[in-house]
Amino acid sequence: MASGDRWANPDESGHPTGFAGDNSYDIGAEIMIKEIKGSISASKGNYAIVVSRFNEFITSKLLGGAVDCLQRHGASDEQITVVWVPGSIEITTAAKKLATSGKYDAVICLGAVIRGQTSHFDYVCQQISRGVGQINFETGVPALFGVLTCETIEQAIERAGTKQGNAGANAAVSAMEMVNLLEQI
Ligand code: INI
Repeated sequence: MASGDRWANPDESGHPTGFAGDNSYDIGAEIMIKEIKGSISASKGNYAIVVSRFNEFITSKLLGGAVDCLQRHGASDEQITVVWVPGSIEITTAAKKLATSGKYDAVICLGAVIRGQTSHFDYVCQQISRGVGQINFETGVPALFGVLTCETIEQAIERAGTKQGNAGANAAVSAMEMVNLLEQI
């Protein structure tokens, strides 16, 4: 069989034929692909969480989700630092300082922007998403975007520990994966 067929014809377990069972794929007679993945574990690493006080009834739930998730995956109290800022606009200022301090392996950014009757929402959302992206790019420290950008309060509630899960916990999972991934690259 040609090596390309291995990907089109997975074995019974869903792996491409030639799966070696150790995160590497035998795709031909000689070539082995090395695959690197970050585990979802907080047994190592220091995590900063920046959380906005604006819409605190939502953001406190995101914070609870993130802290709970890190702790359930092995983080001790000493590994977690929580920093409160006034609103989502201020998240990136604190997050960048934390990311460049050399003390943290990931910075989890949590906020809730909910559309009002003006275009304020759009400016706030744009600034935060660009700012968090830049922190990743400029510092190399993973900055996780756990900022809800919702049309309605109901949408925010759904993503803060009810129907649609908890965006804070999701950001924490991604933070652990990135910390453990970067350690191996
Ligand atoms: N901050 C938020 O975190 N969420 C919002 O929905 C919001 N709205 O809609 O205004 C908001 N505004 C405050 C902003 O983040 C700054 O704190 C403020 O403009 C001072 O710089």
